[in-house]
Amino acid sequence: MSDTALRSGYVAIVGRPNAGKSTLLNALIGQKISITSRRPQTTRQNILGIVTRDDTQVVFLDTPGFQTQYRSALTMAMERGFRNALATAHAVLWLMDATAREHVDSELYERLKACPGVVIALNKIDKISNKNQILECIQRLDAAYHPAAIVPISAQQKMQLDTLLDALAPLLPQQPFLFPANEITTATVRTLASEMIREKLFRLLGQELPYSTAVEIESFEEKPALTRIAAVILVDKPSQKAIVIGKGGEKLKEIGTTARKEIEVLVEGKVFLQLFVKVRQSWADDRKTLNRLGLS
Ligand SMILES: Nc1nc2c(ncn2[C@@H]2O[C@H](COP(=O)(O)OP(=O)(O)OP(=O)(O)O)[C@@H](O)[C@H]2O)c(=O)[nH]1
Ligand SMILES: [Mg+2]
Repeated sequence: MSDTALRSGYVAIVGRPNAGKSTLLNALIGQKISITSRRPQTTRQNILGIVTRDDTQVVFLDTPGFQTQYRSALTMAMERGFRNALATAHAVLWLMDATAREHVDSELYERLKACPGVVIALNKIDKISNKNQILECIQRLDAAYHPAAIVPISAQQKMQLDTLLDALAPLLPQQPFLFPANEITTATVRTLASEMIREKLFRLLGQELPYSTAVEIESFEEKPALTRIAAVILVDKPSQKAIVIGKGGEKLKEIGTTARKEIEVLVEGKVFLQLFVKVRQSWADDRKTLNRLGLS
């Protein structure tokens, strides 16, 4: 195939927290590279995932959910990540939760207005039995935003993902592939491992606690027989440290075991994972810490 027939470009996946952006990226890639949870604001940094299909390569950027409610050095870094993704993108995939009460979103639209091509994906349609409701929603969104396409999908059930790729492909420039065809992400195993630990914090800790935590990899030693990882879970206050550790260390053990099993799939081998919990007050407002976490 001659290079001129190829299309390739960046697509930013944007949307409100919890719309299913990371679930969609994983579904498109066919592997877990972005962490997900029932809680809003799970994703903190852009994660790049590459889908190569025939003569098209789509380089997706999963972004932190768009919100303007909370302010810290961390949320400002998340906002910068969101802006950078939009600046890089050749097209935007605006993901909406079809089950949400309101779909018209002027605040987010303001941020997307200048973007070259926008495709809206209406996600979680597996939860909607009344198909007319979906059609009405599509009509309203079409009238409000005139996007290049609107595709109802289910990221979780992997429904309509090919249709979505078909809608995005024409928006990408004709150019050679930006990445080798067999590459799926630029994220390092080290980053993916720390994210998997963080996902367990989001899934296994109650209430607001996950938002007060971060994960820092202290050492990462990959050998054919065993990968040794030592990681620190940062918390804001001593009282939170006790909750993360749990009675008799049970909670920390559960976090460690579930994370280790996933990291073993990732590295395709045995993993020895050591977790420590440290109090670092106001880490989410400490630029040095955010720098070390790759969040600045
Ligand atoms: N029923 C259903 N649930 C879904 C679907 N897609 C995602 N979810 C669920 O929605 C929740 C949020 O998914 P995420 O992928 O973490 O959402 P996100 O948009 O990346 O969220 P942030 O990173 O916090 O902005 C999770 O509990 C997912 O399992 C879908 O198609 N159907
Ligand atoms: Mg996410």
